[in-house]
Amino acid sequence: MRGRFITVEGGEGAGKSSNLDFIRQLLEASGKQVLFTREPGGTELGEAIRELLLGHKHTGMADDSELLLMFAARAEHLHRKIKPALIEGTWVLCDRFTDATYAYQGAGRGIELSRIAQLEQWVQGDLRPDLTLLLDLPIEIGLERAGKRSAPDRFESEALHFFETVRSGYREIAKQQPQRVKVIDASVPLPDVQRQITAVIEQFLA
Ligand code: Z5A
Repeated sequence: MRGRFITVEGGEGAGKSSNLDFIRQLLEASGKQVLFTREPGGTELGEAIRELLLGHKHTGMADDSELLLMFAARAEHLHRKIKPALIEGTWVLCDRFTDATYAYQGAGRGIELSRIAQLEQWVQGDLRPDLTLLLDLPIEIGLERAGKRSAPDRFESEALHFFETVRSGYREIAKQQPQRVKVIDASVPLPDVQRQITAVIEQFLA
């Protein structure tokens, strides 16, 4: 049987990294073989593109270049890693995917969503995540959490307004696709976040 494709999304400091291993353990405890990966990245070429996208060397790159690089990395990722794993029955757990493109390049940068949808169809065909966990929290809390870590990357250096629109973009997707996208209140302490995640995963597995 084909594996399932689960993605985790959220704004800055939402706690994706803090919760991904927890999700992997929940899935493995139920007997699933899990491939953990991330976007942009996940392959040698994808990680090289990630460096171009997140580093400060190309500050000011055109919005369309940013969008196309995201999808170039994604095409490679799907071809080399995600599709082969799903076909052999492995479950794929991915740190960000195309919802991030709608939120960051669409809502954040202002690229028309219909153009992103065309690229999505071209690169992915009919493949969409089976389940997405959206870790949602007020921008100020996320940025404060993220600020306690390493130096900001090119995205983390954006202004507050950018992150507000990214959050709205994500919440709009969740509103449009409530069956697939489950919103987790990520503003509460980690054990409470993980209780919500466990409920969603258990329901999905059932
Ligand atoms: N991007 C895009 O624009 N378009 C696309 O299509 C794709 C991506 C796929 C890289 O993402 C960038 O690429 C991203 C969007 C763009 N922009 N940025 N920035 P990334 O996922 O690699 O980077 P990130 O969003 O900055 O994620 P992160 O750095 O890994 O943050 P996080 O995983 O969400 O948070 P965390 O590291 O788990 O937690 C942050 C801190 O908060 C840490 O100290 C934790 O201990 C703490 N924390 C976590 N949860 C809690 C709770 N519940 N309470 C208290 N403290 C907590």
